[in-house]
Amino acid sequence: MSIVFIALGSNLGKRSFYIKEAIKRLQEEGLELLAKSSLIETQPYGVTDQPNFINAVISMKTSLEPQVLLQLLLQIEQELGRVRKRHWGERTIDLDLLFYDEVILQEKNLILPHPDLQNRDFVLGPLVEIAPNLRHPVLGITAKDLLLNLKNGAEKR
Ligand code: PH2
Ligand code: MG
Ligand code: MG
Repeated sequence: MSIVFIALGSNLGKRSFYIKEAIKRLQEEGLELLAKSSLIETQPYGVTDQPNFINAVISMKTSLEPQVLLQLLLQIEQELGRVRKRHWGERTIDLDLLFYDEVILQEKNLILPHPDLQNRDFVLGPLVEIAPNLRHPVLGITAKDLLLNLKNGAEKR
């Protein structure tokens, strides 16, 4: 069994419903929910001319291999009405694999840990809520310290 962390985001339609429904569907597929952060409202990052998001992070236990889990996440996104119009654009639901145990992976369609998580307060905030001492296997820094680093960097800019 492996422990995975998944970031959830929605900024179209019934945002909180999509987040909760995605978690429910993952559980129905046999993944065990270990922890769930609060749902927080966040300003769009990257592409800023789009509605605010609801974001959350969960941890789950699973026997699915990374690529199989990724396909399940994409399938649930589709079932919940996700339509890809522009990169980083608005969506009913986005399910991103942040960590899969300590696995480090560089595949065309899947990079582990998620390559941009250290720059995203809407990921690190919820992550710190459920796993402050989780250590990033590449950066060697805990979630708590990644969030502190991000905040300090932002202040200096
Ligand atoms: N996801 C993105 C791009 N920008 N901004 C916020 N606040 N929340 C997100 O989930 C998000 C984003 C690409 O996946
Ligand atoms: Mg994303
Ligand atoms: Mg995604």
